[in-house]
Amino acid sequence: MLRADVSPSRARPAARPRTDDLLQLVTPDGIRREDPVYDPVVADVDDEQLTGLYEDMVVVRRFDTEAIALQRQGQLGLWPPLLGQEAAQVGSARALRDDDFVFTSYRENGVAYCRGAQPRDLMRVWRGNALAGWDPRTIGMATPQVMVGAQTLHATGYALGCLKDGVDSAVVAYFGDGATSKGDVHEAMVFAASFQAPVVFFCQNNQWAISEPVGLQTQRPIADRAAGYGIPGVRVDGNDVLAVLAATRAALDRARRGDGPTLIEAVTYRMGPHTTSDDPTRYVDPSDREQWAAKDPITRLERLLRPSDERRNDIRQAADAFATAMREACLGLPEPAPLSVFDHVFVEPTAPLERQRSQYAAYLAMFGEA
Ligand SMILES: Cc1ncc(C[n+]2csc(CCOP(=O)(O)OP(=O)(O)O)c2C)c(N)n1
Ligand SMILES: [Mg+2]
Repeated sequence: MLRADVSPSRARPAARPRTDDLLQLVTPDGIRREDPVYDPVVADVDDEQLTGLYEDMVVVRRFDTEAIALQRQGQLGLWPPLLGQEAAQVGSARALRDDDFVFTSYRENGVAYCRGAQPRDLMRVWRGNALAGWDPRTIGMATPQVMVGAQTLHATGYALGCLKDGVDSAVVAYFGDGATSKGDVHEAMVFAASFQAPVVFFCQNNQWAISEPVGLQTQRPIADRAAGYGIPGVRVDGNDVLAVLAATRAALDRARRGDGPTLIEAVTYRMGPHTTSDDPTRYVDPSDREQWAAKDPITRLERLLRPSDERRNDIRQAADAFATAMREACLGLPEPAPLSVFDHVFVEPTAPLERQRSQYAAYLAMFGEA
């Protein structure tokens, strides 16, 4: 007898994001909503500062698009686009102080930009040119973690170090909805809650873990998991940069006060592919994408702020300048020696690694290369 196909992706539909309990300060139509709890947290954010956040998002979207073009032109090996997640990344990163530290996955290039990564820094790893794009100490951001969820443990460890040092710096751990199914993330939250570590767990729920919908990770909002750890959970509209700023500021303040971790779920949508190696047309329902396009983070701020044509033009030029600098930096990176890929894998090279190095050297020699 044939068994029914109960493969998980067929058995359960994608969870529809709940909207009733979402912290939102600016609607998709650009209307400012009052919120008695969070308005005081962003009372100092005037139109000029909001325009600054708008500019950040425009720049981030512009260089992200440029990076995809570079990959398509064979200049980058891979790129993980963040289209649609600009508000989640900019709003949270702009809540940070310079002495704070962030641990991210591969997708947080918008966070890196806000932390001060230079155009060249953003290109090096994805061109296969360096093991790290920047010095973590210089910009207060660890190099991106590709092992899903592992960075949350590093963040908790760093936050415990802040406690021991007696400083009031705080830490943000960025991770995705898929990462919430990893043991590392659970352990990081248990440990952080036990020791009241000054860490904010910032989950960008972009609805997908490659081709797996968030409904496979959880049937409840991710923020609800916080209760199990005994920490606050906040569900914020991840496409509303002001709400994200407010939620992250409040969580960072709490961490600095010694009141421990917070879990923030920023509800957003990955508008592009998982990476440039992915084809989302094979699994994304186009009508879902359309619905999320109507909640675009940049458009809603334009509707709220109505920047003049002149201002809009200045911002577009700044974005173009960053993207151009990034392209030029990318094309100008020196080619690394092929065998250097084996350097720095371990402090002491192992026998298998040495064997691979000599095999690869012999292979290259066939082409007459050193
Ligand atoms: C430990 C581990 N398992 C699997 C993978 C392969 N992988 C890379 S990204 C990814 C999905 C992650 O989804 P999510 O956490 O939602 O983050 P997003 O990519 O959506 O930002 C998987 C399974 C990996 N890199 N590391
Ligand atoms: Mg995801």
